[in-house]
Amino acid sequence: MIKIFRIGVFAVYCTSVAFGQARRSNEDESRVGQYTLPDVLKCADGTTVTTVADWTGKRRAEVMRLFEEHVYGKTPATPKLDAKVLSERKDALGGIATRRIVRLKMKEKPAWDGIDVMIYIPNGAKKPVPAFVGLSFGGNHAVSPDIDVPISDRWMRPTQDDTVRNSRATVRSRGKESHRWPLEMILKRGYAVVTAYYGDIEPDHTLGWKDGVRGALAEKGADTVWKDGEWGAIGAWAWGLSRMLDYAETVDAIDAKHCSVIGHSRLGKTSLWAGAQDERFAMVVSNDSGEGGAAIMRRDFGETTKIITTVFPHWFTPTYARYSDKAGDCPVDQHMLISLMAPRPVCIASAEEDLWADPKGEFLSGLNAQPVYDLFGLKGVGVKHQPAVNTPVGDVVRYHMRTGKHDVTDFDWQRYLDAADAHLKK
Ligand code: GTR
Repeated sequence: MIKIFRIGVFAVYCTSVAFGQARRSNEDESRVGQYTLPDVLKCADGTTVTTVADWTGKRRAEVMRLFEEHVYGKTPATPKLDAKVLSERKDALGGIATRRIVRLKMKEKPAWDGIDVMIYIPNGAKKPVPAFVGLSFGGNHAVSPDIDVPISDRWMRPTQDDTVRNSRATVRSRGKESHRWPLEMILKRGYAVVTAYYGDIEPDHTLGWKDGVRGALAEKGADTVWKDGEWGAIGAWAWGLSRMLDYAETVDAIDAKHCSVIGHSRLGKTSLWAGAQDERFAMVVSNDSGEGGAAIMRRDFGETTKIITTVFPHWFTPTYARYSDKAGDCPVDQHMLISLMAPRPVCIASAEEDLWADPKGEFLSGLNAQPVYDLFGLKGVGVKHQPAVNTPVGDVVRYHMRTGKHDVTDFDWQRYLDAADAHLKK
């Protein structure tokens, strides 16, 4: 009996040590260590980019390939999606907007349930309006305060509260995410919103691909082993954002040439990868995206490559896990991802208490994208050091760190709306 008890205690101890090590992270700036960032302008053949033509005609494609190969995987070409309008309401949000819900599906792959896209367009606009295109964690019914938005019946991540039961959303999840989507504020500033639940594209767990678009398209079926260079879940979610933009292009009331892609946290990593791949996105917004997003991977601060690839291996291409504990060997770092947005505007946001996402590392990727913005003669963040809290900086590349925790707040949205006013409504 005593022996069994001892074995039990030992097992719990081992598990907690292993878990503790996997989560080990540094939050002390003095212990970050030395690192050298790869030179974004240096081509594979050893030459250095000095002109816009060299960048757009040569180096940009090389950097894209490196991110495909080493971090996110390559997005395959896919059949066009069909759109079916499920509902439309002209007096949504108390009358200020028209709301449409559309299901995007692939005729060739009926097993995949498709993406239910929810669109809000301000009523009374005199001309087409730019939209913010972004995914949610909890579904359209969690984003919207409108109580006639259907509750998602797809797989949901377990929560500590009663908003999810048996991996399905409960009625308690209505409006749960609406503080992150201040629809009224966005619409009143003259922008549309195009959103969908990220789990429609692929459920967020290691076997989620089986019920998502990656599984629907995989040739080998359920026993598929994802190979180096093949896309992960972030790639799939980013693909979904582009398909949402495809649909936005068909909506007369939306100015699809001036749409922004936006995302928070893992969905911020996703919006960056979507913005890099799809240059139709006229502005790119990363809210607290952290490791694998805007944060410099070579900085040993907060979440590390080892932690993220251990806890969320399905997000990336398998190759990325090779850089656990040796991020310095990776041929890219995240300033190169930000560089892929040039000459388009990009907003990078951090939160003061969100040390896990490495606010300084997020700032440094914006700062170190400057050589590429310089080629275009554009001002980036415009400062050399991370600005104080609640002091937004930058023009084409914008950065702010607000007070508070890992989240999306009205303060963040005001910054994004200001950036869109400055660059997309000219
Ligand atoms: C964390 C993860 C982060 C971030 C976050 C989120 O657990 O370590 O990289 O993506 O989740 O998406 O909420």
